[in-house]
Amino acid sequence: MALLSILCYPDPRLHTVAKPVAVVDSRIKRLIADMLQTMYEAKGIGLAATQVDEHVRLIVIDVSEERDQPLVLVNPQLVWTSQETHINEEGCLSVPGIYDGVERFDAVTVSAQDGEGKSRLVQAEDLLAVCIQHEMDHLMGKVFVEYLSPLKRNRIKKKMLKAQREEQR
Ligand code: K1U
Ligand code: ZN
Repeated sequence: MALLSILCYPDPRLHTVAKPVAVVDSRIKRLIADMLQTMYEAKGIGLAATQVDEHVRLIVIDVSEERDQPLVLVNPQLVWTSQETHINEEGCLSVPGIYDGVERFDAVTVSAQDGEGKSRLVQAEDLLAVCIQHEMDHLMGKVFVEYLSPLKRNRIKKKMLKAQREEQR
């Protein structure tokens, strides 16, 4: 297993639209293992392949307290969304230190393949539903700050670029 580097906003590669995974082969299985290790090490509850500069439709999630219930979704597709929505506080490993409210469906059903390539249907609510929607946005090249006002987004962009310049010194 290996730790992967996470792209930081406003890296333009975060806006790449991911392609479907053709087959869950050994390369994809290694990527899944590396993404899980990277997500746990970064103390995140989710990670999309886009964030590690791999532009395939693959996400990993673990919203459990014990951090022992990994969920792997390959080629996820939303098949149902609740009518009800709520604004939830979100963070993002690609936008460290920034948290803000985003409106999301309260519950979703997703069809996907698991880490072995088997088809499955996942019914999600609460934090899991929010996390799935956040990660599926990444696969479409969308970062959560794009739901915020242009003023907030530009402030965040400047803050991130300043932090990245200071890190390089
Ligand atoms: O995609 C990512 O960058 C991971 C992201 C997932 C996420 C968190 C919160 C709401 C929606 C999606 C994170 O894991 S951010 C760090 C984190 O652990 C966290 C932040 C806020 C609330 C709960 C967890
Ligand atoms: Zn994110």
